[in-house]
Amino acid sequence: MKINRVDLKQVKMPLKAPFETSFGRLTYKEMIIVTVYSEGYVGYGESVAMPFPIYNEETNGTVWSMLEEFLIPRVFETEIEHPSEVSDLFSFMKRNNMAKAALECAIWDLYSKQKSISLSEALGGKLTEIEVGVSIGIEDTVEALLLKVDQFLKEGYKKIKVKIKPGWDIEPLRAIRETFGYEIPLMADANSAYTLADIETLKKLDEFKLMMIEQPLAHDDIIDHAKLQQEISTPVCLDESIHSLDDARKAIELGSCKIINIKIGRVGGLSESIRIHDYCAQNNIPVWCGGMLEAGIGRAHNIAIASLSNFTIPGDTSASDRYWQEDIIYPEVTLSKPGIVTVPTETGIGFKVEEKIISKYVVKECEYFS
Ligand code: OSB
Ligand code: MG
Repeated sequence: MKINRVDLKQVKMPLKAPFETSFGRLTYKEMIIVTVYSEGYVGYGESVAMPFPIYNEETNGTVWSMLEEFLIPRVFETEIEHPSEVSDLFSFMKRNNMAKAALECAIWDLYSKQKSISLSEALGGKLTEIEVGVSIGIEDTVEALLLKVDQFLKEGYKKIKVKIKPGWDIEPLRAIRETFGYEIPLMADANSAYTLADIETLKKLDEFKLMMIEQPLAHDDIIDHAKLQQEISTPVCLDESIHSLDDARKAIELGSCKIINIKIGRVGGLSESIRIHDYCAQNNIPVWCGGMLEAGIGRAHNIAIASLSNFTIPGDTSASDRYWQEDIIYPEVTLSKPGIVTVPTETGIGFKVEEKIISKYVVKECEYFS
């Protein structure tokens, strides 16, 4: 296929409620929607960069400029047989994984539409239903947190993930265990808010029998995480530290984690996600699909990748109404059964993109032609 047109749209969508992590509080999400065109087919991708360089170094500004200056021109000059070639096309350019992923995901969607197969099938997905959990931000009070946990458990979510940071860790986790018991699937995500100096606190968290603790230490670390994993019984899961198959291999070899969170954007696309998934499967490391407060297009890509068989732990891809008053896809993502999302069987991402809704939120747009 030859891509002859790419549209970029930056959209700013209000969140239903503020979402707070150890790195800050978000009241809206801003993302870049990438649309690719070839031979009458259209494919969609969504950049998952945060509005500020607080999760990683990327922002909407860096994603836009990478796409405009380097990634789109690279795609325009190339005849692509299969979307698995796209990550190789980009590999000489360092990092900027979220920019690369947004365009690569759009090409995967377009390719599966051309082949009249679902994106899940194109990726080699086998699961027809995926289990999903929900990620709960740092709340103002423990009572507010307990109300949210209660609501999401009632909605059937299969994993409750709570954000923690120094000073908001033992108390909220203890309150959840005391209120809802030790049976509920519970984990914590620190977004790199601790250091090895906090080891006593991190050891205390073992008593809560968490499924895992996600990224407790620095965003770029795998050495200290290995030391920490030696000292605690709670499995460590890495998020921020893993950008590639090579990162995953090194972390597993070092014993830095027992579980890996795969985010398509963080690792530069669907092809690299598959490679990490396969390597983890061979090494008995379960994986799950993380979230970045995606709107519908990003959610659809997450559902497709989570249909690969080593995604054995419920992911963060909750229903559209977790974050959005209205989503940009039809139908919206909903739970088909408690805690279950059915993998679409329609072609491509399997959802219709609602251009009308997108146009309400666009703050910047540009069309590029080869
Ligand atoms: O660390 O997993 C994270 C949101 C933004 C940035 C980083 C993270 C998150 C989440 C939310 O935890 C996951 C979601 O519901 O999309
Ligand atoms: Mg995380």
